[in-house]
Amino acid sequence: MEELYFITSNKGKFKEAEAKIKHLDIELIQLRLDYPEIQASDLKEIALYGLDFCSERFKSPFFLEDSGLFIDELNSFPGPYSRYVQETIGNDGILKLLLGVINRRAYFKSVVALYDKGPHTFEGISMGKISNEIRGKEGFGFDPIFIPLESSKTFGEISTEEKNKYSHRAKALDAMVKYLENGVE
Ligand code: ITT
Repeated sequence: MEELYFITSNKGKFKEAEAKIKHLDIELIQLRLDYPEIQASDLKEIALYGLDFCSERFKSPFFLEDSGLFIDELNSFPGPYSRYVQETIGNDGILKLLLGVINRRAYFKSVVALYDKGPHTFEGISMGKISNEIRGKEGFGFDPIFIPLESSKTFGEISTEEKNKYSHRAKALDAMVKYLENGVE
C-alpha cells in the first residue's frame, strides 16, 4: 500500500494520525467526503455505517474514525453526540453542567474503521476525568477539559506527541498500524 486516505473533516484527528503513521512507508492523505453519521449509541455501529457508505463510492484503501466523550455523571452524555455538543454548548457548557459535581469521571472512545479488501475496526479508550476549568490550548475539541489517568495535565496542556502515547485515538491507531504491518487484527 502506497497511499492511505483518512476520510475526516477534523484537522486535529488528522494531525494525530499522521504522526502515528509516519514511520510506515505509506502516504496519509486527508479526504473530506461527507458521509451520513447515523444516530446510534454505539460508535462502532456509526463508524461501520460510514465505512460501508464510503466504500461504495471510494475505491482506494481508506479509514475513518468516530469518537466521543462519555461522562459518568451525565449517563455517558455526550457520547455519539460529542461533535454537536462541542459546537453548541462547548467546553464552557460541559463545565456548567458539572458545576459542583464531585464525580468527574469520564472517558474518550475512538473507533477506527479501515477499508482495504474488507472492513476492519480498531478501538481505543482513554480513562480520565473532567477538569474544573479550561486548561491549555493544545489539541482540539474537549482536550482542554479532559485529564487522562496517565497525567495531571489536560490533553490541552500536552503536545500531540505526548497525547499520542496513550490517548484513545492513539490506541486505536496503534492497533490499525499493527494490522497494516503484520496483517493481524
Ligand atoms: P469527522 O469528520 O472525522 O467525523 P468530527 O469532528 O465530526 O470529524 P466525530 O463525529 O467523531 O468527529 O465527533 C467527535 C467529537 O468529539 C469531535 O468533534 C470532538 O469535539 C470530540 N473529540 C473526539 N476526540 C477528541 C479528542 O481526542 N480530543 C478532544 N475532543 C475530541
